[in-house]
Amino acid sequence: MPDKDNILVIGAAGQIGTDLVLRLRQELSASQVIATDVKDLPAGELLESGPFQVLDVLDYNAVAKVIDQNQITQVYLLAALLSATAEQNPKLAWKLNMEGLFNVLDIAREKKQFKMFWPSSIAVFGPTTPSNLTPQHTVMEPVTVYGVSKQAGERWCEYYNQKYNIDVRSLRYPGLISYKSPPGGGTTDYAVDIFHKAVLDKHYNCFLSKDTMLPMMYMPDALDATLQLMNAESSSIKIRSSYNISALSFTPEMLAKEIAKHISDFSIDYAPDFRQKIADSWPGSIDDSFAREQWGWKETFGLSEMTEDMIAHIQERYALGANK
Ligand code: AKB
Repeated sequence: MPDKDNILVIGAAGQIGTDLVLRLRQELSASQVIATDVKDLPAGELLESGPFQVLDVLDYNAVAKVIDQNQITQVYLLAALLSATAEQNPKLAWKLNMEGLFNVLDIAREKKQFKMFWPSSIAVFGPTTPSNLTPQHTVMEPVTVYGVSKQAGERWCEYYNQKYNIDVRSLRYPGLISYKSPPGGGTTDYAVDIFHKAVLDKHYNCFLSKDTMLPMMYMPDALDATLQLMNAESSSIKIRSSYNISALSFTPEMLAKEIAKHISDFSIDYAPDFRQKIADSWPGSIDDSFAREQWGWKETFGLSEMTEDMIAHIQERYALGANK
């Protein structure tokens, strides 16, 4: 085992990957963090800040080779189709989300040299789950292909941990809000898109109804949670399926009111589409006491702090000439 960590991020160009790679490169050295994605990256901070390689997670041999050649000690497997996109192409979503996970779990089993992070989601829950402060262990009957793939993935992660001693760690992310990458096909993405439209057009057409309560988290908190989990002693990680994790819950109307405190002429319309049904099947808030008790999780950003920070960063991006 090498005496320093070498990290591989698969699916680095997505919402989590874009922020995670930059944060890992700040904390370690840039050369220790290899970013990969199925497509070439556009010019920008991610490409310029450290090593990048095109890599398809469905190509077992190619993934195994990158892991070998770079003596990888940690893999973050982020490549996936999110809820809304997955509903448009269920077979592709199942293939990418499941085969990608199996490839990395099987390479971990074969090589025994790295620990891995795999993101799950609140999408593992369904309409029969208690929706207020959803417990860690509860009824799980997801109704989206994305949720089904995440629930199955959780069971496989736990299975590989119990049966083959694979050090796999996972979080059930709520909707994530960030300014570095554009929304990527999720149902909670309205809470990202709304900031761009508020800054550019002072108006947003929301695809969810005004009272749709969903659990959410600002990206800096999501990165803290992820790194805290990955850096925790293996013995303190008692849950090897995936941890409930939460920070805040709000509706589109609550978020719009908060944005209007900064952009006074901001307005919003509601025109729910197929994503409403997906959102209605998910919890409104999450009980994450196991994460808090077992490895010390605690969020920093509330709704007002998150809103203020998002608006400041998005205004700055467009002032600096970012593409609209
Ligand atoms: C989505 O909306 O699909 C994701 C998620 C909650 O996992 N952001």
